[in-house]
Amino acid sequence: MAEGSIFSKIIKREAPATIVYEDDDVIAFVPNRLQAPVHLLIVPKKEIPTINDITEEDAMLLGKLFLVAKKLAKENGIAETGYRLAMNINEDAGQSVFHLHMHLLGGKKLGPMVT
Ligand code: IU
Repeated sequence: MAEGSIFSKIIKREAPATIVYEDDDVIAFVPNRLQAPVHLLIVPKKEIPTINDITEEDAMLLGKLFLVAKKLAKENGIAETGYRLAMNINEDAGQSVFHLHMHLLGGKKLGPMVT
């Protein structure tokens, strides 16, 4: 289901996005709709639809997402003030793009997690 998602197009430079980080396995970019003053999406290049689809062999890749998140939080000056890392999984969580991604949100006092 992640095949041909908008994120795969961004990875292949077939769709525009402001890319703030990239390596062989991970890309990070500014989403088209900001939900906080600092809002970035950290995305594995591998096409995994949701956390329900990960396997043991993805363990290192998932760890890399957190390392990139940490680096970007620091670069954006929110490491100490605070930030949130979030993943929406399937319909009840409001997942809209079925290519695994981690939201990095910060730059203001964030509201409660649930709602
Ligand atoms: P969600 O967790 O699946 O709801 O998050 C999808 C994210 O993808 C959200 O931040 C959107 O703003 C973002 N996005 C995007 O950056 N470009 C697009 O063309 C589409 C969604 I569709």
